[in-house]
Amino acid sequence: MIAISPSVQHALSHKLAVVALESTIISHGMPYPENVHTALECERIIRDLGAIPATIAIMDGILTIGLTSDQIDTLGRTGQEALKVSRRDIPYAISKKRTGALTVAGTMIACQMAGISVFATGGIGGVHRHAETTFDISADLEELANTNVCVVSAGMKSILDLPKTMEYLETKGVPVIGYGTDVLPAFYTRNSPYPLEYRFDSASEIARFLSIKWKLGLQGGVVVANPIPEEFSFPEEQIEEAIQQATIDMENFQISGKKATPFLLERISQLTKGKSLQSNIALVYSNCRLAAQIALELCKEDSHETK
Ligand code: PSU
Ligand code: MN
Repeated sequence: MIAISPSVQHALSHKLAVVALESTIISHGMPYPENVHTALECERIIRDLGAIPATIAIMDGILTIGLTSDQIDTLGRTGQEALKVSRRDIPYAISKKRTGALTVAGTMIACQMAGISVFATGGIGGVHRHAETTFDISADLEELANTNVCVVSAGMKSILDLPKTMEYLETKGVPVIGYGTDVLPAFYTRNSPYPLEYRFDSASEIARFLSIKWKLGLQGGVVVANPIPEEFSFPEEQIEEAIQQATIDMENFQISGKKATPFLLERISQLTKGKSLQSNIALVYSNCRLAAQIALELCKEDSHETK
């Protein structure tokens, strides 16, 4: 049911730094061929920094940890025809021998199975706007509550209700770390009105935090929120306008459930005439860099301990 690529297997057995990469961003988050180009470039960035990338997806019913370039290309071409796989969908995709891209929650589960502690993505799921009536809360949050993986993201898109998402994470004991920031970054924008309790300015400090949390047996994930690089940051009003329009369209089209997030992402990209895509790509690269640095530092932490 599970296949780990030789390079990832080698890295894991020699306790080298590994960074997991999500695949829903490839199939459902970006159009072809930008998605494939971005996914391959993410792997290159991580390798150049001295860590091993592991893009994870379900390929014809096999949970594959470390896709080949050809498999990344296949998934990119499959696009939204691929299943979007979160915790509940994993046994379905495997039993039906389907190809499925993993969400943040799905990728965290695969990481835990393989023994990978650091994972880079774009944005995490959260509590949707109007969740008080729709009950739409991403399974990513529950996974963060339970699974010991550090997720490096650019914060959450404000397609979500950010204060409710932060409250949920607090209730579940999930730390949210600002990397070089005192406020929650909101994906397309470096800032939001919401302050963060923890700020760290280096990957080594973050690695130390992770090591302490997990050594103490405090179960669960950590969100590292890395603001989008300045030159790709959107003016807040401009993106807010697109988000509000996309949310209205979603309600008009009566789109809900697992289709909600992909619909919103695509609609925002249309409404910003593709500008949001360039920002999305830039922030993912930046998250890959930080995740690789954290993974390398975490290896150092762990080797100190065994001495
Ligand atoms: N948010 C983004 N980009 C994404 C996603 C969320 O800004 O690509 C994807 C991730 O895979 C995330 C999933 O785990 O959507 C959350 O979907 P849902 O809200 O259905 O749980
Ligand atoms: Mn949902």
